[in-house]
Amino acid sequence: MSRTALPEFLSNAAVPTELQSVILGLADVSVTISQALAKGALAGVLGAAGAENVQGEDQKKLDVIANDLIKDALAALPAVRGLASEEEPDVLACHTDGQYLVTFDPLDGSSNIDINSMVGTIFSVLPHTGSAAVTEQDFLQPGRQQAAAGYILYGPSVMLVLSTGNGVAMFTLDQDQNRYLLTEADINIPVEAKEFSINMSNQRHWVAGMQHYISDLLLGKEGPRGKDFNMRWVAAMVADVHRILCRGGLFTYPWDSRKPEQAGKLRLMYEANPMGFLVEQAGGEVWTPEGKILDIQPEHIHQRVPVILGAASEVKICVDYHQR
Ligand code: AFP
Repeated sequence: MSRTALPEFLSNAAVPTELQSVILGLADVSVTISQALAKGALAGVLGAAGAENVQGEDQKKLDVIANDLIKDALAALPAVRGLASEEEPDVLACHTDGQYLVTFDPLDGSSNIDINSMVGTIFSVLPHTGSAAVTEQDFLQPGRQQAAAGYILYGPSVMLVLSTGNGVAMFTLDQDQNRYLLTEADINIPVEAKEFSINMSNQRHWVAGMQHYISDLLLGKEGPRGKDFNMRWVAAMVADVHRILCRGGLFTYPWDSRKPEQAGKLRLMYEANPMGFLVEQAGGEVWTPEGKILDIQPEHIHQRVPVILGAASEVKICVDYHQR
């Protein structure tokens, strides 16, 4: 069976050449990252790097390796004006006439690395509309302005999931030829949910709205929702969102009282916005308890946000519980 390769897909979709170069650059470097992940202990890449990132989180060796690989690959592309990464304290300026800014989480779910479970790379591409010298301010655009967003899921197969604002497509890495081939187009999240995804161990720390919502899901057929729900939690947002794009459901990482000063755990500019772009493009909804995530005006590059995303009707129900 002949399948469409990623470069051909991008040309057929009339994606601007410069944006194509950014997406293809990310696709190429993800092959190298997937090879490092596959070698694992044999290449001595597992375990802690012995340093903390700007968020105060312990870095894994592979966090650092993936960050350096993506940074070098993107900085070499003339279309890239600037970069921002979860692993970098500040934004980095690249080419002075580049058209795009890229934010990325080089290895999402990195606590899964040492247990040989799923991890991913998340990216968001924004148009550069600011001054000649790139500053953090240039990146602070609402998620709705993204030119493209996506992720690479390093699982049993390696998949690249992408939107350039015209639906969501999934590509699988052909590891014999190191190229991504289209395996699913026009992804649609079912409107009704049968599964939810939340770290239940934090239940006692959530606000009342989230406590009531989840309690009612757990009551199943006997409760007010009148049906049973299944639960899944991979602890890598990429893998949990991938499941939602494939078979529906709701994913949430809410605000909780363990760190009341933090709006949530997930980062707006390289987790919630790119995933939000994909989910909306697949017909789903992406909210905080107060409003749509893609409409948030960011205040800083490492900003955090509570996230409720997935099946449109279920996200609305969850938000309603908060607003009652
Ligand atoms: P790490 O990259 O530090 O493992 O964090 C992953 C993540 O940001 C997101 O991908 C998960 O959904 C979430 O955190 C898992 O958080 P818990 O460990 O609190 O369940």
